[in-house]
Amino acid sequence: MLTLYDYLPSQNAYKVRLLLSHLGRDYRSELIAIFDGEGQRPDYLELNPTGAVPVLRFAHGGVLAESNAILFHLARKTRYLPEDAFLQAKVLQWLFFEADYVQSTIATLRHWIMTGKATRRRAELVESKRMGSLKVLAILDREFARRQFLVDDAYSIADMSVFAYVHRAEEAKLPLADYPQLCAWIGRVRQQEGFLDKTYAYDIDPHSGRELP
Ligand SMILES: N[C@@H](CCC(=O)N[C@@H](CS)C(=O)NCC(=O)O)C(=O)O
Repeated sequence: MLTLYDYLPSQNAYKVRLLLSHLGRDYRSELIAIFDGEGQRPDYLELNPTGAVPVLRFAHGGVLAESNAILFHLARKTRYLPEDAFLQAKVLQWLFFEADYVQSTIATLRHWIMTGKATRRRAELVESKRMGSLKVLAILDREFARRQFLVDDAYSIADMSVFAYVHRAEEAKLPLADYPQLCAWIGRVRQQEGFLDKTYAYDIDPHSGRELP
């Protein structure tokens, strides 16, 4: 049985829940209270040196961290990762784009705004995250004017990864509706078999207003 170390408002963890849902795979969840310092416990740092979620433990005992690495491994030999080596590299291109451009902008802004931390940050810093987020939305809107999905016009883990934070952009007070091609792609993702609609706001955790340890 797979074990997912999870924190429910985390859209990095949602990516893994989404793929597991598409694959119809059973798993058990172990919730990590990241704002209470549970990610910094020595036993958890053994699983992931960064102390972050998600982490996936496999039945054979192997443990994998970093959401996009987990997606890549779970999707092997499924319809969600092309077999062709070049197309796999194109998938990696978008997984790295997500980790670099999306996590540092939309994901951070969503976290700060939903937990009230934005008011404790310098206005220039928040504005730079907002400008970076708008750039990401514009990049994706341009892409989806030309293609249905990110790689080879087939739904893949590249779409799942980018979808996780981008479709929650309004929670970061970003004007998602201004990007019609992007919104159309969000609609196409939602129509995929086994799609997982359930996401969580930070207010389910009374301690989410704390700074991460
Ligand atoms: N690059 C990592 C980012 C993971 C991450 O930042 N997770 C957040 C929740 S969304 C977390 O657990 N933060 C707690 C911490 O960093 O201590 C990934 O893609 O998995």
